[in-house]
Order: sequence, then structure tokens, then C-alpha cells
Amino acid sequence: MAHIHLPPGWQGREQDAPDRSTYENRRTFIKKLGMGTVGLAAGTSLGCTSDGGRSAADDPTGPLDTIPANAPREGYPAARNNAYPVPERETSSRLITSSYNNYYEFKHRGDLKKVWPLTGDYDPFPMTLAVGGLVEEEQTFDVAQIIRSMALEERLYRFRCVEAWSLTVPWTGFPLRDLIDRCKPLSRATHVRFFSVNRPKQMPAATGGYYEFPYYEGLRMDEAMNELAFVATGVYGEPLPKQNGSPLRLVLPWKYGYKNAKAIDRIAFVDEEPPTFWNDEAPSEYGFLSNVNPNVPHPRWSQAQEEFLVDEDTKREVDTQIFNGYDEWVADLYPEEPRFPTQPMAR
Ligand SMILES: Nc1nc2c(c(=O)[nH]1)N[C@H]1C(S)=C(S)[C@@H](COP(=O)(O)O)O[C@H]1N2
Ligand SMILES: [Mo]
Repeated sequence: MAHIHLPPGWQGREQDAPDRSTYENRRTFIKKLGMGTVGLAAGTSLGCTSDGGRSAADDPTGPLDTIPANAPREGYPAARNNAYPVPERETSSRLITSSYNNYYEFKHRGDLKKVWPLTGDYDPFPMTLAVGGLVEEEQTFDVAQIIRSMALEERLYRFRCVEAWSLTVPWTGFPLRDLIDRCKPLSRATHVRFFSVNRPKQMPAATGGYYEFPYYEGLRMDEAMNELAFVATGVYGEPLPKQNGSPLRLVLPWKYGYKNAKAIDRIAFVDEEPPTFWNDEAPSEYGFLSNVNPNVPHPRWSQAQEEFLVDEDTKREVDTQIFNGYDEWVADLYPEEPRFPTQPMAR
């Protein structure tokens, strides 16, 4: 159904990017070769089991049929916080946002974006959120309880993937700093790590491939405490569909999409810059900061423009803005950010 017609170069870029880049780091490549052999066999039997043990009733019938039935519904739709307008473009359709996704635990081969049909076995709730590292005390929260206890608001944000496509999305959720306050980090914590849930029995591509999950991301504390940093629990006035990161995902609108870890079940506070999933995969292509910046090309393509996806049939090329249009909120965090066209570099 929701099929996007993209020019060949565009398809090629998306489909090669992660796979080709894994070959650039020899150590990673060798490690992956070893894993690949084991993974192939495991993948095959896993496929049989899950096909055989699954009723068609579990399979989603469309991209909007993937909101977990037991997701908390109190507080939806939440009132829009109008402090972050996106005046220059329209809101992307709900269908495009829920049918055009990146979620490597579900799919990292072929038509990467068709994630929703593969989410039938994934039951996000119940989920716990474990908090550790440099904190006053380690804690484990129930995610549904966190969602119920936060004051939910809606924020319309630009969303820019490093692959040069973008959306405008009305997220529902709460400021990341409200969650961090509950975690009680020690003052010597300089960074915070986020880990996505890893459920190989529920996520068809979480084993047997080139990638080692869980997916992990990180921020400096000053970035995490910035007012823009948001935790989404919903989108378009309802709880998050599974493919968009149910039950909790990060939304960092001034950074490339891959910083927005989905389905977070663990947070750790640390005192040094932590490793991140894509930086470990391809250090020359994906840095730690990963701020949206039209002046800094990706080593294999320009970042000066993006394909803004309006709906399944409509896309428009628009100029990419520094910090994705959020200069006013985040410029002070990054005195080094290039303001003029420069050479590719991973930041
Ligand atoms: N756990 C996890 N989180 C992830 C990813 C992923 O593969 N796994 N992909 C990232 C990338 S590359 C993007 S562009 C966004 C996509 O979010 P969306 O599908 O809700 O648009 O999720 C990010 N978070
Ligand atoms: Mo992305």
C-alpha cells in the first residue's frame, strides 16, 4: 500500500548505506563474518518457529493497526505546546510517518522501510526501564506507570534522517529532563546512555544478521537537559505504533534521526563520551554529535537538501537548515559547529 516512488539514486543510497559502511571497518567486518555464519542457521530456524507458532490474528492489517492494545490511553490527545512552531511546511500524514520507518531490529535487508508488517509478534507492554550508572540509587520503573504519571503534551517537530528524507511529526510525550530528574543522576555524570530493548523472539531481524543489538545511543548531559529533548510516548494524538518506537523513544529534533533511540528499556549515566551504535558501525560516517547541518556533507552524499515527505504520494525537495531549524534553541551548545560549507567529517 503506502508505496513511495523514489528516484534510483535515492533507493541506492538507502539500501547501500548501512551494509557498505560495515565493510569499511575491517575489524567489524571480520567479527561480522564470523557471526554471519552462525546467524544464517539461527535465522532460518527462527523463521520457521515464528511462522508456525503465530496466528494470523496477530498480524497487523495496516500501519495504523500496530498501536498496542494495552498502551496507556490517559491524556491523549494532549494539548499542543505551541512554543516550537514549524511555519514553513505542513504536517506529514499519519500514514507516511507510520509506514516509512527505520528499525533495524525488525528489518535491515531489502525494502528497509516496510517495518509495520513485521511487528505482529512484538508486545512492548509490559516493559521496564532500568536506570543505573552514576545515580543516587539504581531504580527500575514500569514504563506504563511512567507514561501515566507524566504530564503529556504534543509537540510538532521537524524530523530529519541522515539519509536526506524528512517529515514533520506531531509527537506526544514529555521533556527528557523530566525523566532525567526522576533518575537522580550524580553531578559528576557528564553523559547519558540509552539502550533499546532487545527481544529477538519478537523482533525478526534482531538476530542472525550483521548487527549486534541492543541498539544504543548517547547524549551529553547539557544536550539531554535542553528543553527540545523529548521522550515520545505517542504520535498523532494516540499512543505510538510499534514501528515508531513504542513504548518510549527519544525525539531530538536538531539531530539526525538515528540519535532517536526507540523502545528504550535502559538508561545509564556515565562520566565520559559513550559509544553509539552507528559510530561503532561506521566511525568515518557517523559521529557522536550528529547534529543536522547542511554545511557538512556525509562522505557519500550532500546534506544540503532533503526530500520532505508530505504523504505517500507527495514529496518536495527543501533546503536543510542548520540544526534542522532549531538554531535558536541549541546554537549555544555547539560553538564549534561549522557555519559554512566544509569537508565531510564525522562529528
Ligand atoms: N532501536 C532502534 N532505534 C532507532 C533505529 C533503529 O534501527 N533501532 N533507527 C533510527 C533511525 S536511522 C531513524 S531515521 C529513526 C526513525 O524513526 P521513525 O521510524 O519513527 O521515523 O529511528 C531511529 N531509532
Ligand atoms: Mo535515519
